[in-house]
Amino acid sequence: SKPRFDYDLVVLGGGSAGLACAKEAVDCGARVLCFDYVKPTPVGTKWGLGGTCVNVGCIPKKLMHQASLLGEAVHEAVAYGWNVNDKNIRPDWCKLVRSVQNHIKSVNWVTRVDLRDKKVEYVNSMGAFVDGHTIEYVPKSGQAKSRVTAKNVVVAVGGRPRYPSIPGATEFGITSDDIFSYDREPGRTLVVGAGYVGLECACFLKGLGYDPTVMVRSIVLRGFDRQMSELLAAMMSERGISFLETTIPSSVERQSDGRLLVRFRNTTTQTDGSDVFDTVLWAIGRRGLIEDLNLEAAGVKTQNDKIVVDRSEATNVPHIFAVGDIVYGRPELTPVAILAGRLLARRLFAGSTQLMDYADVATTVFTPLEYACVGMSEETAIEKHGADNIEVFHGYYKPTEFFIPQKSVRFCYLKAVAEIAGDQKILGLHYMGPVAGEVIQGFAAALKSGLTVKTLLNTVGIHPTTAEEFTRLSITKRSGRDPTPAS
Ligand code: FAD
Ligand code: NA7
Repeated sequence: SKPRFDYDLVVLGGGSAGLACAKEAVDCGARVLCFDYVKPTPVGTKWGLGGTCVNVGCIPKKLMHQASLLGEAVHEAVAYGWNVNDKNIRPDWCKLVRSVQNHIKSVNWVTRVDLRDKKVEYVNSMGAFVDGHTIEYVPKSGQAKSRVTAKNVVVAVGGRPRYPSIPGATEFGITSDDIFSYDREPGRTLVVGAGYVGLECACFLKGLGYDPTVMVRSIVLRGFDRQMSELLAAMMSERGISFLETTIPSSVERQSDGRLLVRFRNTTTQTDGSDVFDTVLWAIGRRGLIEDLNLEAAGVKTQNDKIVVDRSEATNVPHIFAVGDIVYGRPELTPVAILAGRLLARRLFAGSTQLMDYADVATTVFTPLEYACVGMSEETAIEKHGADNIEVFHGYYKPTEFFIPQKSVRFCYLKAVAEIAGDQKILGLHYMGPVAGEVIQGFAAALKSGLTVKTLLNTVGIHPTTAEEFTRLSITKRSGRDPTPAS
């Protein structure tokens, strides 16, 4: 007999979460349709299949970060004996953008082929609810609207950068959605917002030779460990990145010479100021993309611009689920989105009961010295366990490879936040230095397996690495001893 619904599952959004969920559901034998559509940015930037991570997030960000690190490495190479003749080495921005975009196009293509191979039906359109089981869409521009029905719907529409509501914001400003395909040199850039996206953009721009200024409304890296965040900001200042502290923008105007006049207000001193930039980049956070979904028709509950779900990713409507950045109160990270999407598909179509565990998700801020962490910040540990019940081990260290080019080691620092009693179970690890993500990833698995200080100190290090510093932590904050190494 004809099934009641066209599909077992319709997925709205072909980003990290949606694609992982759709592919896994097909593997579990479900009939799946996935919609993905990208609305252009105010300045007209658009991109292909795969969502934020591939097109305007993690991937292009990491490539620009690498480009910026290479600039630094070229200068270090001289100290290591390389003959680098041209001391005024400058990057070719347009060539970098082309290389980055070519890589993205190849990933878009591989993603498309993968969907075809896995037999996931894909429609390049915006989907919206007509009712809880019916999705409406325009197949191709100009064509009449079509409808499909689904037993289950997964909303994985992600988010997009916010713009401040001040004059000139959308007209003259750009966001991370535009910078990775920007067709001219950004020049002197104002980065508004001090979340990790803002700091990372400012750092790769600095590394590429532009002159970024970061406008900070309150504190840098809200939500991260305070000591590490302040250390990171100090590291950026040492590299010549300027900060406008406790400042909010009030307007952006284009001058007759084409440059942008930004007016702003320092909320501490209550004084107004202005400055001229070539580019203004808003990095003030992201909003969930619920506006085109017509969620009211399905009766799905929202909070601000996100969707509220329970531990099984279900919304208040039992057959409608949400995963990824669109979910209220969850970490906005690609691996989180992927695993949550995959586990949901297994629960829906393979009888699994395994829930996504959102605890102890490791993350990295890709600044020139990177900062990576897993588990609790020192503040959270104190709040949860009490200051008397935690021990913080810490230390500065000197990466071997920093000596020859005489790179600053002032901000190479790490700490382990642990319970004070017994074997001292580790609650959080924080590391600032080279390749932080690579260092912390393995420790994240250890932490999830109940890592203790005792185990850590009984682990033999790999010499000479920076990660081995975690096996040598001996100084506690409580001892008051100097955490700087002698040599
Ligand atoms: P998305 O990837 O945003 O996918 C949603 C898709 O749905 C989009 O293509 C959207 O256009 C489409 N869509 C929206 N509405 C509809 C509709 N009605 N119908 C059809 N399609 C629709 N994470 C990390 O883990 N590491 C990093 O280093 C990292 N760096 C980042 C750097 C930047 C600059 C940014 C912005 C983000 C970064 N992230 C990083 C976060 C990561 O990109 C996101 O967490 C991840 O992409 C979320 O995946 P998602 O599937 O929820 O949403
Ligand atoms: P975040 O982490 O939400 O940070 C936003 C930053 O922008 C933060 O420093 C805010 O300051 C600041 N902000 C917010 N609104 C304004 C206005 N109106 N004016 C000036 N400054 C403002 O966003 P990100 O973009 O870095 O990252 C968001 C997620 O996207 C992230 O989790 C990634 O997964 C991808 P505040 O601390 O609120 O004072």
